[in-house]
Amino acid sequence: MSETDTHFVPHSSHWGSFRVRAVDEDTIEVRPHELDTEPSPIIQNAVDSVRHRARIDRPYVRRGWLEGTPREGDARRGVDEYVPLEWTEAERLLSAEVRRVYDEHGPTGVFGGSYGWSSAGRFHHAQSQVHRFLNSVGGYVRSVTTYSLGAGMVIVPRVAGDKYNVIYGGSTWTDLITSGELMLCFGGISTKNAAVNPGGPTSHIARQSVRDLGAAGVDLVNVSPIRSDLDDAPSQWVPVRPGTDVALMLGLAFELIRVGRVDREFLASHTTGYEKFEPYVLGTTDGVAKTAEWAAEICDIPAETIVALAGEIAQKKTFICVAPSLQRAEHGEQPIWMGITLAAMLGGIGLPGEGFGIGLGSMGYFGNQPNLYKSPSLPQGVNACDDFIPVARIADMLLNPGTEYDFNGERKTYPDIKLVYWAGGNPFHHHQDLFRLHDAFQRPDTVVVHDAFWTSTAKHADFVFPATMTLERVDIASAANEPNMIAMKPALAPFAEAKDDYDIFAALAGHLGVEDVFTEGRTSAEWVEHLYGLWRERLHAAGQDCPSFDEFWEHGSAEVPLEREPLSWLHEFRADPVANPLDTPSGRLEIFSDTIASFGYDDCAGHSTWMEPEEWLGGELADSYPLALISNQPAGRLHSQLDMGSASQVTKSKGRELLTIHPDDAARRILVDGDTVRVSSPRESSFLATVRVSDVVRDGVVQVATGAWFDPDFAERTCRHGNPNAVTMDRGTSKLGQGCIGQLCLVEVERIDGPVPDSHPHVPPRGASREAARK
Ligand SMILES: Nc1nc2c(c(=O)[nH]1)N[C@H]1C(S)=C(S)[C@@H](COP(=O)(O)OP(=O)(O)OC[C@H]3O[C@@H](n4cnc5c(=O)[nH]c(N)nc54)[C@H](O)[C@@H]3O)O[C@H]1N2
Ligand SMILES: Nc1nc2c(c(=O)[nH]1)N[C@H]1C(S)=C(S)[C@@H](COP(=O)(O)OP(=O)(O)OC[C@H]3O[C@@H](n4cnc5c(=O)[nH]c(N)nc54)[C@H](O)[C@@H]3O)O[C@H]1N2
Ligand SMILES: [Mo]
Repeated sequence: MSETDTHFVPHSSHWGSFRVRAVDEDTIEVRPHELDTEPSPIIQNAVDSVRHRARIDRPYVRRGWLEGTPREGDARRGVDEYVPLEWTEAERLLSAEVRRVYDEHGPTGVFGGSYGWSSAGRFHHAQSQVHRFLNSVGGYVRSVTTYSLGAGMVIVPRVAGDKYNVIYGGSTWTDLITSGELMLCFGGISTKNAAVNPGGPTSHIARQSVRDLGAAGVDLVNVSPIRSDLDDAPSQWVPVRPGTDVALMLGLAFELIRVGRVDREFLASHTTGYEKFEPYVLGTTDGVAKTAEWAAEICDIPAETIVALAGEIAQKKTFICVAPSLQRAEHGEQPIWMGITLAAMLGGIGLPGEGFGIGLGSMGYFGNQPNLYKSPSLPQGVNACDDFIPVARIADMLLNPGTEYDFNGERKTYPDIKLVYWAGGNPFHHHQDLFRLHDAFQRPDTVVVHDAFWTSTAKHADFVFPATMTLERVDIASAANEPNMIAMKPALAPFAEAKDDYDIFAALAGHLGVEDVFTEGRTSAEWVEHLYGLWRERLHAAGQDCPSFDEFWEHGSAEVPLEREPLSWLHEFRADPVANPLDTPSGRLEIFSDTIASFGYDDCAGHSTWMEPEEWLGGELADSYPLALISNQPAGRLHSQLDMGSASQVTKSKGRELLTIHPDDAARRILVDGDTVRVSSPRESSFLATVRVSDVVRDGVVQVATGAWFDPDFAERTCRHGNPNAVTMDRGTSKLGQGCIGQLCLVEVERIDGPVPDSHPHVPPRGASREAARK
């Protein structure tokens, strides 16, 4: 099963299953998988990437590290040259350094959070591999929550209990199509995002589901600064100012109270604290009534529209959906809490087609029926270290060891990190204010990165180890809420000297005397079969039939049992809140949370609150930076992955990411399609982009997708390629959630006249081979 195949073999990625064939030893051909009814064009990115010159061909060490230049404060990470190493020498050098750091500093000196999506296989999942390795050696400082839902993952358990129910169980497409009447979608239903499901989707049903909603006569309301965030079916567009949705929801809440359409019975039986919230809406506590006129001023939506919308949601069965993007912003906890509060005031929570949900259209799994059994996964072992950071506080941690900070009711202290180990993530794509991250990455003694490509993160590492791509190894793809598991068969031999992360870690574990703990005596092929076997046992224990591994492998896919019952968030709680309480202190939905109030935070009160962000169109900074930048997910790729591929490249122009700007804002700056612009921020940093003038964005708003590979000019503090994180803010959502606020910030845009620097993001650094790959 390890040999490559000249026929089309099944394979998978986070953006869909496909079939792949080796045309010759360096070239592949990809076609959609027959199980997929609406395949994503992103599958084509593999073709140009698999032998791209940005592949890492062998192990490298950074010259400055090798020469032992002062490691602390060494400002050469990110610009230094690299020295090729033989595998054995690389393993020897790194394992000695790992040993030194553990001996001198223990596991609190090692950061192994290693956030990132990696690739789709269940066994080779790089983050699981690095965690298992570091646990075998002695433990590590981990990270909690995600860049996706940092604020959401903290606020939801506090106010609604079990986050699984809210995040994965909001509602299903089927329920909404059958029973829904009106969907109020904050951030739209951007189905280009549903192309993706971590672990490997086998079908793409989101677009068709939205078309079906339209055909079923469900009213769709797209509350978003971008019209195309809901365009698979006709919808009403409410072009809200970025970052102001809470004010809009409060305006709606005021109207519901004014016209007497609040479901007070539901509030009395299923929630707690409404009596402390209503005076805030009415303005008795702070002297400001949150009327439609008040909201109109903040959101830049006419008061009549808000009044009319309140009338509609009061009349019809309403489902309120909040995209995760809204909580990747200052005070990101609030839109989720306020969305739950508004849905509770309407009283439909727990009924089919009504209530509240997060993220429909944002990811393949939302809206699908859940799996009955957990997907196969690699056990990560036990972490001997209990220290952690909220994931998006990485630069704060590296820059401020020993400093105290707040998180979710705890007072914590940043550890003093000496060794950073990253595999399967790209912080120089995903983190905010990348020039600050560049400074932070100078601090540790040693940075280790495994990747298949010379990403900007790899170019900030001391040790760079070449990982194989999924196309070069055997694995299983399986995602949440997906009806199939795919046998991922290799199409090509490993590139140059690349190795599987597993084999790299196994060799290092050997040098460190823990090989047996890490490998348990299995080869990677044996592990794949073993993990499948564990999944099969789960099914057998429940009396379900399941093919043997050999049958699965031969067939290329296996059916995954899904929940059959229609789901509706909290239907059991709704039916009997006493017998089925929520996992909150009161057992109910907490419209006021005594726990959160007891933390005494100045940026998160006891109930959801409108707080002015620092960077928004209504604030003072907008005088100098008058445009709100939205950096949302890219249509042509997953984050930064395979950016050199054709599906990603067609979304760019003149070698840079596209910046969409409204015709009025473009006219004011004398900009036309194809102009090169500098997008600058209050952080005295900027990125370059190519202009696209379009009224899909509201005025005052510009949009650029995330994920263009960071191509920094450190002297100019600019990214030549168009990575928005060159300018975003590196702060937590609040002391409660400490989530990432990458989605929104203020910028100014100006045309660059005269010579413009070229961007060459996908090239190896100095000292690394640029010849080995054929393309
Ligand atoms: N401004 C702004 N920034 C954002 C966001 C935003 O909305 N706005 N969104 C955020 C969100 S939601 C997320 S989830 C993050 C995503 O951030 P990441 O998950 O870090 O982004 P990816 O590009 O998926 O990075 C995965 C890396 O793993 C590598 N890789 C793939 N397979 C393997 C493997 O088998 N082994 C090894 N060793 N490496 C492998 C890939 O080449 C790639 O470099 O970005 C966040 N950043
Ligand atoms: N093709 C593709 N799909 C992806 C990904 C990818 O990289 N590529 N990444 C995946 C990941 S990791 C995640 S977490 C999800 C993220 O899913 P989301 O967070 O839903 O995705 P985004 O595209 O960042 O944002 C959706 C829309 O929210 C709108 N928006 C932004 N700010 C505001 C605001 O203040 N108010 C309102 N009302 N709307 C606002 C924007 O117009 C934006 O287009 O996407 C996943 N899907
Ligand atoms: Mo994400």
